Parts: sequence; C-alpha cells; structure tokens
Amino acid sequence: TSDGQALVIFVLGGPGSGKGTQCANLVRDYGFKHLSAGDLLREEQDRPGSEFGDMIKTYIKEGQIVPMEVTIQLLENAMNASIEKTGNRKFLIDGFPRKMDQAYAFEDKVVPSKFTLFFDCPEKTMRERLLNRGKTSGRADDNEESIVKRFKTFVETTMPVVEMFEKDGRVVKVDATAGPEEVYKDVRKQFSREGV
Ligand code: UP5
Ligand code: MG
Repeated sequence: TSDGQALVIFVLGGPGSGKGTQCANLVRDYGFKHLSAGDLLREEQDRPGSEFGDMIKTYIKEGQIVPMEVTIQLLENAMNASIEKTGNRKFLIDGFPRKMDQAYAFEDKVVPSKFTLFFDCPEKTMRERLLNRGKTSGRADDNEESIVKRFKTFVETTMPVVEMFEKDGRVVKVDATAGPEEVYKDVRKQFSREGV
C-alpha cells in the first residue's frame, strides 16, 4: 500500500487519560496527522448507509472493541486519503491498537509503529474527567455504566498490548495526572529524547 513508508506513533492510555487533548498539541507543533480510531468509528456509525452503524453503536456503548477488520480499514482509508491529499505521512494513531490481534495485524499488514506514547493516569482522575466531559460531550459512553465497562476493557484487553510493546522497548510513558500544559511539557521532552 501507499502507506508503506509512513511514520506511525500509536497513542494509548485509559479512557479520559488525555490522548485527544495531547494529540491536538502535537498536530500543532510537529505537523502530525491525527487519526483517532474512536472518532473514525463514530463517524462511520453516523454515516448514512453504513452497514456497520448499529454494530459500532452497541460496541461503543458497551465499551467493547469493534472487530479489527472494520477499524483497520477505516484507519488505512484515512491514512491513504491524507497521503494523497497533503503528502503528510506522519501519523498519530490515537486509541489504537487496543487489542492484541489489532496490534499484530496493523504492524504486519500496514506499517510497524515507531513507538507507543502511553499516558499513565489513575482511574479516579480519568473518571472525574469523563463524567465532567459527559455533561456536554453527547458521547454515548460518557456515563457511569459505560465508563466502568471501558475501564475493565482497558485493563484486561489493552494493557497487555502496552506490556507487549514495552517488552521490545517501544513504549514512551508519560504521567498524565497533572494539568494539560504540564503533561504536554513532558511529552515534548520525551519526543526530543526519541529524536522526533
Ligand atoms: N482533559 C484532558 N487532559 C486533561 C488534563 N491533563 N487535566 C485535566 N483534564 C484533562 O480528554 C478527556 C477529558 O479530560 C476532556 O474533557 C479533556 O478536556 C479533559 P481527552 O483528551 O478526550 O481524553 P482521551 O484519552 O482521548 O479520552 P477518550 O474518551 O477519547 O478515550 P477512549 O479511549 O475511551 O475513547 P476512544 O474514542 O478512543 O474509544 C471509544 C470507543 O471506541 C472504545 O471504548 C471502543 O468501544 C471503540 N474503539 C474500538 O472498538 N476500537 C478501537 O480501535 C478504538 C476505539
Ligand atoms: Mg479520545
């Protein structure tokens, strides 16, 4: 595929750890194209005529991981569109891979990641942020019931992916407990250490 020479950085962390917030900073300062797997799934869910709409809706509300074929296809389409339109091949892939099979399939069939930026944050902090955002976000999963399910999936299904990448020394960990500016300072420091 045309995305063979792309630079990909995965961005992982629990629900509400600040992935989207920090990606916006990195887009501004480093010229990355930001692709949030969750945003792409929500767009696909709302696309008239999508055959996956109802399925995606159920998975997101239940905090479950949508079958990887759907998500990987959406990501590949978005990567190719970006490359064709702007020539930009630097990608932050946010909220993905969150299951082992996705990690293997993407790195095998699309492109291996340079590293994973991992936001480490206590559940209590993430819960407060999500409930607060839920007052205005309109997101179907920003409620107590869905949040509990999202945390469970994160611990059981996504942390093993982070641990696997950690074993081959490809995780850059940032403490995401402090305010957004302080977290971003640490992100910048780590990026320069990685030579990005
Ligand atoms: N905020 C951010 N940083 C802050 C800070 N440092 N201090 C104080 N407040 C901070 O931030 C969340 C909220 O916290 C915001 O109000 C922000 O202002 C504030 P945000 O940057 O949005 O955090 P983020 O980590 O992006 O949280 P998000 O809710 O997007 O994380 P999720 O991982 O839960 O959501 P995502 O969209 O990635 O996935 C949703 C669902 O899609 C999944 O549960 C799953 O069902 C499905 N999905 C798949 O099936 N497959 C995939 O590959 C990906 C997703
Ligand atoms: Mg997000």
